[in-house]
Amino acid sequence: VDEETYAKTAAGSSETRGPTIFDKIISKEIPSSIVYEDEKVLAFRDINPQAPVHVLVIPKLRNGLTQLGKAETRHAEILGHLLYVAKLVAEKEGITDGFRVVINNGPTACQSVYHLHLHVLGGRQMKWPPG
Ligand code: D5M
Repeated sequence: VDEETYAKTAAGSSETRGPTIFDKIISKEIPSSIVYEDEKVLAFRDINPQAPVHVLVIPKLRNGLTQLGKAETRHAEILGHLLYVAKLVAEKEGITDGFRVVINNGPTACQSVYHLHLHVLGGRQMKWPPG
């Protein structure tokens, strides 16, 4: 990324950031186990599954949202689509009897990849409260 992009990233803009590993998954530079794909989003299996079914749903937008906490009004459509695709993934994976959708936002919530993503978890009895 160029200097301007770095500056904006440092300022915490939701518009620009350095590339993450998810960009390489979107471009298929690195392999993933894809569960669902359309022109706006990609869903693939988490490399470190926390349940028998653990799928990540991400927007394909380049330089898109790093985290939910930086969403603006204009992101409402893609946010809605991500949630709808989480439901499609649950159906596809046969976990409609019970599944959980999680977004970790920021360091205190243990977000590790700064490209917005939904976790879709299921296939076992979930506990509450979560850790
Ligand atoms: O979740 C980030 C998630 O991303 C975490 O559960 C591991 C997963 N991850 C990281 N690298 C990969 C690759 N290469 N394939 C699949 N899944 C991956 P967070 O909410 O940020 O903690």
